[in-house]
Amino acid sequence: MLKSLCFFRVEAVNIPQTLKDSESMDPKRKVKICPPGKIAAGPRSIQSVARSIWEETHVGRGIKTLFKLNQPKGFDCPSCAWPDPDAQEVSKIAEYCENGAKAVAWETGYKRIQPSFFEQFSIKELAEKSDHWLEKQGRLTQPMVLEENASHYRPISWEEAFALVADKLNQLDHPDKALFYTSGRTSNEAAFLYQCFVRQFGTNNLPDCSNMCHEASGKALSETLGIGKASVTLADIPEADLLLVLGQNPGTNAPRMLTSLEKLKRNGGKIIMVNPLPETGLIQFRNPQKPWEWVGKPTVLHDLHLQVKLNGDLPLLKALLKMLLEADANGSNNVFDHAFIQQQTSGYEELIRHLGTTDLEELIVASGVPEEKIREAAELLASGKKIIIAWAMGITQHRNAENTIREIVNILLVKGSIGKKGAGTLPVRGHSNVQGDRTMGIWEKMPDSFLDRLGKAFSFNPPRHHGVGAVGAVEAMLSGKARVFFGMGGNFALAAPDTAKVFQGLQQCDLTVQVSTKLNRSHLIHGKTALILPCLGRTEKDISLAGPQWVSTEDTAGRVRMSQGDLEPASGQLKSEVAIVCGLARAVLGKDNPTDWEGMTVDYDRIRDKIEEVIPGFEQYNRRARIPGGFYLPNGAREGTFHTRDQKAKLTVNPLPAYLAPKTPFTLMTIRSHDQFNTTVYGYDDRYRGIADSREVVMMHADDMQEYGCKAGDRVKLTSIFEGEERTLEGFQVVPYAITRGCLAVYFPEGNVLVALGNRSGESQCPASKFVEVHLEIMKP
Ligand SMILES: Nc1nc2c(c(=O)[nH]1)N[C@H]1C(S)=C(S)[C@@H](COP(=O)(O)OP(=O)(O)OC[C@H]3O[C@@H](n4cnc5c(=O)[nH]c(N)nc54)[C@H](O)[C@@H]3O)O[C@H]1N2
Ligand SMILES: Nc1nc2c(c(=O)[nH]1)N[C@H]1C(S)=C(S)[C@@H](COP(=O)(O)OP(=O)(O)OC[C@H]3O[C@@H](n4cnc5c(=O)[nH]c(N)nc54)[C@H](O)[C@@H]3O)O[C@H]1N2
Ligand code: SF4
Ligand SMILES: [Mo]
Repeated sequence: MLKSLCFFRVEAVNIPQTLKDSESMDPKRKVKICPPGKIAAGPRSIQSVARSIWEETHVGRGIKTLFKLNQPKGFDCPSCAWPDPDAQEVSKIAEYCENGAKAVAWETGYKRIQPSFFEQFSIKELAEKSDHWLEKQGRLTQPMVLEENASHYRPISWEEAFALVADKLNQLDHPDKALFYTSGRTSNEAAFLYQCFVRQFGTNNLPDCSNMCHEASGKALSETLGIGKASVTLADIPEADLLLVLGQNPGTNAPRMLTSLEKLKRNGGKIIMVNPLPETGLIQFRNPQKPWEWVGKPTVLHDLHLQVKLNGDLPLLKALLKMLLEADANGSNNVFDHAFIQQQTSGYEELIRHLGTTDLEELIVASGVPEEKIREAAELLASGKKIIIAWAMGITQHRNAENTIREIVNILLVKGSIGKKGAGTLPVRGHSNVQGDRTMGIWEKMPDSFLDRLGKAFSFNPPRHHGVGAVGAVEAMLSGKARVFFGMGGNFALAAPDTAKVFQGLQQCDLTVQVSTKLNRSHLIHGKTALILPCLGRTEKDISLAGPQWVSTEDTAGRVRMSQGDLEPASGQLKSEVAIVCGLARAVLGKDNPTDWEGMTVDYDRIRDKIEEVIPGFEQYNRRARIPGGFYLPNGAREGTFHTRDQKAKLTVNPLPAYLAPKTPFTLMTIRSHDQFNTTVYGYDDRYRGIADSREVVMMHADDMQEYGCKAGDRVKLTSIFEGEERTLEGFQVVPYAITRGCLAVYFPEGNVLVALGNRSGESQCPASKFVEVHLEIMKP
């Protein structure tokens, strides 16, 4: 079995004999365009994994770690938040995908950044390197400080670093002048203590990556269904009659979702893909865990592709609702689940009245999808009894994201497709513990009920006024309202929208601090003083004075599991995120602060006891997290009970916004390639899309290219216009692609220079990184 998997049979997968020299990879070199890979996963994904392991790690270290990846007693995959199967179903050999393995290889690599590196390179020199190069230099090994006006980082002890942060924070005339960002890799234990420290310090300024990610899902789902998380578990997927995947690229961003989709197909279920791109992962699939299936026909995953315009989803969903309503009225009222609607929902009459005021023709045009395709989808929906709707950034990163998500809920509710097996909502989360971080209180607007319990458990009065989210944080830095930026992981400089403004904001700070594993742009775009605090990664042993410790995480399906690394840390000087928070809290809050920071650093069970005291659903946390596979948190919508004001699920009226018809010739989205994790650029190839050797590309429809007189490889200038302000991106090469006409795609984070800070949802402030109105000009060679 192991042999046939051949992950590590080096000769079989044609691994280059010399390590690729990252400096020779000039990101400006010409793009190679190949036919898009029609089949996701399969042997080429194995080859890609093997290559990352070969390049990044000592092969033995890489392999050893992979055997622990996603195992009940191993560590949780640090890449995405896709759930693991139940403990008894976990494959003992390979319960992971290509991209999970790449993330592990990236963290467990053998390269180290020693203090001599920072002696060698000044900030100015480092700033000229590519983002790929920066992370490729290896793991950070010791705390570093950049003093005011200094040109180089220099080593600093942990005590001095904590004292420096304490000094700056305590000098602020108001705690709201500090911002405490979190990226979604932070464990439950570290996140809980972090928000507790921040609130004891006196602010709710806890922006996080979720503000730029699924914020809109949380908001729209809480309002309508009483819980801001997915209602389905992994076991539901193969049971569904029909699954819609809207605005998500699972083949790249949640690859093991394809295994579940394959099971659904084998059970006779259907899949509809709603996307401006024909994403390879949803077209055909070979299961990398079943090598015996690599020959012969791959599984064709999708049954129907609705190729929408960017942000055409809301009109599409409305058109579908109208068609369903019509079918219900024409038939014997058996398309809608009327019993469910009557007993469990509110707002039906208003919704039907609203649908009556909309014009089907206009909706179809606004969606960009041909009518016959929409009718085909409506028929599948009409006959389906168990429907799951999955979505990700193609839905959430829009100004009207909440409206679209509420419309998704409308469809599920009229079909009675919630609170039963094989049916429900599936907002697919991004970062491996982004959902857990929220559950732990990483949010600028936690409700009073949480703050009351937190205050009681730690004997203090948490601040009640809301803090700022990610976009608000940039604005606060720009206006001078915030003077200190603290990043618990992540790469805010590149992840946040409007790159020029984010850079300016960070540079205006008195102090910027980054808790990180690898060097990134946020260490180089810094405040007057800057600190790098290097931490342990998921794959590494975390040994306190009391012995080995473990942490826990929550996946997309709301299951909490333990995670314990097994490798020797990349450096003896690394601290765990928990130890960093506790050390900092003591330094900032003073020796008289009654919280037992020291006790909790030594014994993480004590943190979990506190979590249990504060957060409902964590009863007997220490016992249940130790059960292989962990435990599910309570989920009303899953059980068919809706914790809304009237205990009913809400059908809602979601008007179409006026800006769906763009003012510019093109709308542009910023998306991920197959060779990155957010701002971490593993390489310059996007294998499934057939784009190689460059990320500086614009995907464009061949007919649009012809109309604009441009050829493949031409360099163009993109100008985004938002509220009269112009932003430009120059020199990107055109790649012909089967994208919806009038739509363009560039990669994130490069595309962030075009996303205006104000281009965001009015409800949840999520940046509209998938709807940027742009002009395109061909540049002279
Ligand atoms: N390997 C890898 N895995 C990851 C990540 C990574 O960077 N690399 N990132 C993680 C994170 S934090 C997240 S949030 C997730 C992101 O996972 P995804 O949401 O899949 O990521 P994106 O690349 O942003 O892709 C969005 C998809 O939506 C489509 N789309 C864009 N605009 C629209 C629209 O208006 N309507 C519709 N219907 N579709 C649209 C795009 O064509 C694309 O297929 O992945 C997580 N997993
Ligand atoms: N234009 C545009 N902008 C976007 C998006 C988009 O689609 N388009 N997507 C948005 C989304 S969905 C997200 S989630 C954000 C992501 O934003 P972030 O979460 O801020 O960014 P990442 O790239 O995931 O962070 C990478 C860094 O995290 C650090 N790191 C890695 N592992 C660990 C760890 O275990 N502990 C700690 N402390 N640090 C670690 C490393 O130093 C690495 O350089 O970006 C958002 N921005
Ligand atoms: S699907 Fe996501 S969580 Fe699972 S192994 Fe792949 S990257 Fe990791
Ligand atoms: Mo995300």
